[in-house]
Amino acid sequence: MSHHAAPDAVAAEAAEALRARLGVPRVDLALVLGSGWATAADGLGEPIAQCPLACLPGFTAPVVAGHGGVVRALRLPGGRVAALLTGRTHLYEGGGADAVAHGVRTAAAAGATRLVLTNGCGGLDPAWTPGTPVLIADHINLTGATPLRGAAFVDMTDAYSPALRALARGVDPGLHEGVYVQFAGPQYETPAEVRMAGILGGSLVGMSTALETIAAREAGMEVLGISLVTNAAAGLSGRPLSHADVIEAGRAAVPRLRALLAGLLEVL
Ligand code: 8IG
Repeated sequence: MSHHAAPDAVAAEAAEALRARLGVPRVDLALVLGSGWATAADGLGEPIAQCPLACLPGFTAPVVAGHGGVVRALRLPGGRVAALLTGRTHLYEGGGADAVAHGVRTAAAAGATRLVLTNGCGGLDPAWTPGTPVLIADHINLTGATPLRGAAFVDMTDAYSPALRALARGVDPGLHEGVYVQFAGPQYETPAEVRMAGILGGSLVGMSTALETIAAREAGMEVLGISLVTNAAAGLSGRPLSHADVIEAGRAAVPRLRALLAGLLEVL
């Protein structure tokens, strides 16, 4: 982040700018849409307004094609407001864990008490073919980084809310659950690293979400994490990983993801 102010102060500024630019008094629910998810959210809900994330203090323009970089406000049943963030900042962009956590902290400062974090990731379970959404039950943070500073002993028990996972299964009863292992990236894992993740108890491998969840729990938000398995993790399919396959799996999953997101907007 280019700012040298305290992260929470920059997030408060960004939240004020977000409320002003989108013309909403407050945000109730925030969703971060990762690889494969943004298209699924197109046309959902009753749009109020949107603006580029780069217009808000502390955000930088996203680097990966297919990661949008826009925040859109939707009116929910009952008059509540959801903020959809398409695109996120990754640790591998080099801005540090504060840059990664800025979107989550901004949503919290704007009033959001519930956060849906989505991502595209690799799957370790062969039953999870590309295009399968999986609820995150827990995570393992292998990045060596944290968005917290000082003696911030944030409890990570039930970091991924059991109550919100139950609501998600109410929307899509076929959802399985997995343990998300965050690597720093940007290279994908070696097959040995994937085996290690499995031995450690992981079943999903990716480059986001865990650090955001830590920041969200510090901010007191309830978190629902959903991974879209866009590829078998390295070494499991007999083929190399390709970004093109990832994009294609995301495209194929759009109908199921759209139904899932539409249902979540009604129950969250
Ligand atoms: I999409 O297989 C996507 N993102 N670390 N490994 C990691 N990140 C990913 C993967 C994957 N697929």
